[in-house]
Amino acid sequence: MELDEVTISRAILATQMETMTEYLELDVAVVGGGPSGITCAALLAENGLKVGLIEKKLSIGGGMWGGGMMFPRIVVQDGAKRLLDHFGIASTEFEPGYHVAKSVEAVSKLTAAACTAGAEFFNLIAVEDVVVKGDGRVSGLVVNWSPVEMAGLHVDPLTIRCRAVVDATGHDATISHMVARKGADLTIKGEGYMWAERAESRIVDHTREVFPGLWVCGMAANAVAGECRMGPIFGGMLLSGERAAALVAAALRS
Ligand code: 48H
Ligand code: FE2
Repeated sequence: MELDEVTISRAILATQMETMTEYLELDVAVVGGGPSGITCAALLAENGLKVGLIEKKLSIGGGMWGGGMMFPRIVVQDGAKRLLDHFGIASTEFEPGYHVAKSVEAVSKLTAAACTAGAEFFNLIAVEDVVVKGDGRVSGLVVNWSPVEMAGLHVDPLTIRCRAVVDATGHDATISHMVARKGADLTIKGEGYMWAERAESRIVDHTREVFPGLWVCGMAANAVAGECRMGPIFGGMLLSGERAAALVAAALRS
């Protein structure tokens, strides 16, 4: 067989166009491919929901790749160790209760689990707005290629319809800010000081539906709630992603 460049091109265009067209309507759109977003997407997909994860950067993983100050290790506390185990991420116990994992392995295995469960990843796409109609719910996302945004080009976006949106955009809580800026009844208190114990113990409670149809998880949940930050301990991110998946799945079932 002689390899044909145009067949290679056609294979890429045809299959990706088919997937993108199929995912114009989905159950849950997770915005942000950091640890909380990937965990949420993986668990929702394991639950049989049609999930798309939209990430504006080239790579999935968000702030987990870099570990702590570019040392590619993360720490996970006892309460979230079962999620490391669930996703097959190896860890060692440094001191009682402090489990250390390699950040590259953690991102890779979370991502692989989400893919295996059937979540679709859309990288290099930025969410620039949300759809809210007469029922007052977030019912879709307005998306564009990240390079369009980066180049400052005036190119109009496309729209995705979904039953639920999860804001997993990290420190910036980008989607929640978009909604708040439109005058919605949503206050973003902004992230607090570093205090790992407090930040990690409260993040799951801050993981909630902040506006009809919009759930918030991970660092974005603490940013909306005015809660502290925690540094490179990632158990809260995994637990928050898990909590968001459970809340969204329950809401979509009812
Ligand atoms: C598409 C977008 C958009 C957009 C942003 O920052 P993340 O890793 O988020 P979390 O909450 O899963 O994890 C937080 C963790 O990495 C962290 O920073 C911790 C624990 N910090 C503690 C501390 O004290 O500093 O990932 C968010 C992702 C990124 O990949 C963004 O590129 C992406 O969201 N994103 N994707 N459209 N509009 N905005
Ligand atoms: Fe961070």
